[in-house]
Amino acid sequence: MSGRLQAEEVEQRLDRANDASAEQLNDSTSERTGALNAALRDSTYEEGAQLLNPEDTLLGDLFRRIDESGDQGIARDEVISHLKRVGIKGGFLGLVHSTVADKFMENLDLNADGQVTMNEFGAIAQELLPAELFDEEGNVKYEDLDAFMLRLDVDGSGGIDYDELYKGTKSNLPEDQSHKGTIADVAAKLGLDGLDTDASGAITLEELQAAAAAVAATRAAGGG
Ligand SMILES: [Ca+2]
Ligand SMILES: [Ca+2]
Ligand SMILES: [Ca+2]
Repeated sequence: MSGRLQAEEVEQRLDRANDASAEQLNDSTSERTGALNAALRDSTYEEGAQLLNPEDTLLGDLFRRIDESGDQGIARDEVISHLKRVGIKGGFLGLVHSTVADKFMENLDLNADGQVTMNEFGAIAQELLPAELFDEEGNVKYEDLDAFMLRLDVDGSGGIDYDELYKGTKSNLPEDQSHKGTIADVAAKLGLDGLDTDASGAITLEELQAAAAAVAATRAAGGG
């Protein structure tokens, strides 16, 4: 085991990433993640886990946004407020909201105490990006990420917007799936909210890379 050496190397990389972000006048999330990405690109799966604490990534940001009450737990009614906030319509008798919120709690509230904690929330990492973007060790396959971007960015604008995400999701649903439009709308709105970290209205390659790094780190930390 070269654990010691590895840890030192990781620290140096992290220092470089921190230096790079300190130089930025505007310490925005995208600038920070850009520097982190550069460091992560050279890292293995385990090193990545040390570089990135899931709570410091877009997953942590997303968690804190959904946890409106700030009590470190997401309750079912906070999920519904979040769905409304990102513009998802409730549908007949609010069925869309209640169905999505039920699924959210069912899938993530592992100890069924009515609260999804940050630890439990880590499992959502699996749903943010397709599994084929990662190799068996959980490393991000950056070339595939580029291809994924090209495939979804139909108009070549350099960003994946709502329409592109909606159509991409819809065309991937099984032929006999019912309510395709609703499912694609929910997925596109939640996907955009989760991945478009600077809220520009489209997901850029840098944002995809940051998301993939966060997913890899969450997996390495055992969150999914
Ligand atoms: Ca809460
Ligand atoms: Ca729980
Ligand atoms: Ca586009």
